[in-house]
Amino acid sequence: MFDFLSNKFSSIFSKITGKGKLTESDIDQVLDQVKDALIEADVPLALVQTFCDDIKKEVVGQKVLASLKPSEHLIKVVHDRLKAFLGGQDSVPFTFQLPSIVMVMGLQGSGKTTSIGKMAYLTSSEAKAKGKDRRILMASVDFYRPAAVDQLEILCQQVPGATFYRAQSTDPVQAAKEIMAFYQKGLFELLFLDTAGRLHVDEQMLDELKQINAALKPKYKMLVLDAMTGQESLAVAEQFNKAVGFDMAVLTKMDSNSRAGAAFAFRYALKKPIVFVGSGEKIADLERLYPERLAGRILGMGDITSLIERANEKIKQSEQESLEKAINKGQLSLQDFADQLKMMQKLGSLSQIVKYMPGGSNPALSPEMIQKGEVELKKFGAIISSMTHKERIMPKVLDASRKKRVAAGAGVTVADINLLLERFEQSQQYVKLLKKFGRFPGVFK
Ligand SMILES: Nc1nc2c(ncn2[C@@H]2O[C@H](COP(=O)(O)OP(=O)(O)OP(=O)(O)O)[C@@H](O)[C@H]2O)c(=O)[nH]1
Ligand SMILES: [Mg+2]
Repeated sequence: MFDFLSNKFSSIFSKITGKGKLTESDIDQVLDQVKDALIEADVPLALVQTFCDDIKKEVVGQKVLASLKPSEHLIKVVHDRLKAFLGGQDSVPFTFQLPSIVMVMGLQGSGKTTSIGKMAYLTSSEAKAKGKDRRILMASVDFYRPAAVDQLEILCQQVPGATFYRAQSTDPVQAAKEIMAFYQKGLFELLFLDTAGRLHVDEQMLDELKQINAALKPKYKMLVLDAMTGQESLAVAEQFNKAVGFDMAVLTKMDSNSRAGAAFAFRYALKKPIVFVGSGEKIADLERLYPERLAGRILGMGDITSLIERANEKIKQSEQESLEKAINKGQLSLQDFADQLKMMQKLGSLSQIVKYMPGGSNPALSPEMIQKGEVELKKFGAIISSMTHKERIMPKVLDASRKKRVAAGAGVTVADINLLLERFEQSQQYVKLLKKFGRFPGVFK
């Protein structure tokens, strides 16, 4: 899976790893090769352009961290952009909420029926591993292809504990209603509904899907896309989205020698997650898609994860160091204060942080107080970012008229600004104390 890109990228980056210096022409050369690789992988040209332009901007504009080699820095930037293209941070593994109806749609032969078998199998196996049984119902409203319903029935036999239901009616919308009644009466937890596909998107198919959607109101509408279709699948996805709407996609046949361009393009253009990837014809051949891990795999470097971790560690360290410097000087500018706020926000919301602190469940800290604190923090962040550089370094220059302007910019009142300055003054006192009596270990960690 993604072997094509992975091979390309590792050969591009192996040429520059270890290089002490990277000139702008080195960077251009690398980006040209990245561009070629992506175009060859069937990523639409406009997206390739955006992708590479963003990288260039980031690499050229950013100060390279002293502790990171320029080549490492470039790889990290490419990795981060790749991750963002594929959907961002790895989140909790996707599982279906229960109870739910899952309506599966897609063109003919894209892999709808097979993917339903796979998703049901995965859901049932994961529950079994936890000692639970899932009440899964599988049914089809595909009456266009003679053997379509039988195909699902055969697949269902391979899913431990799943039930198959054959509707009496052969009118898709009627059948769908009948299936839903059976699902509700049988107290099932999940219904996978297979629908008919066509060779091309056509009005009749979309109309039928719209009616089924209106009758069943499925919690999940999944679009199945064949990775081998390439860029064409983007247009298909857009048509389905406009007419029926969908929440997420399954990308099938990633085991084929498809070049994965569709996966990139899809996620970026439609901003909907690809939750599963089909990697073979067998019922167990289904994987979840994790953007971060996938980005690492595409870059094809065994040590990429540790490299990224190291880079992030360094970034944290340099943030920490600048704060320490300010403390040692015995002064803190509003800029430092803003950085501190940002660091806190990175840690999570105040209510989350409080949970991890000793005495975090302290009744003295009421939820209202925590909420008030969070609102204050957000306001402070907005105020500081509406200030000029000079105002941040020397808050004393903030006279009444400047305060009014900042308040308007941040969407707050002048009283909010005064509160911030008061809090800031208190923290200045605290920093002075720290300097006088030494650091309290871990205070700013
Ligand atoms: N190699 C591979 N083959 C797949 C994958 N998913 C589906 N297939 C194959 O693709 C073909 C079509 O799959 P189906 O599940 O029948 O597709 P469908 O969308 O239900 O097709 P219609 O019902 O005709 O619209 C079958 O031969 C599947 O075995 C996959 O991830 N990898
Ligand atoms: Mg089918």
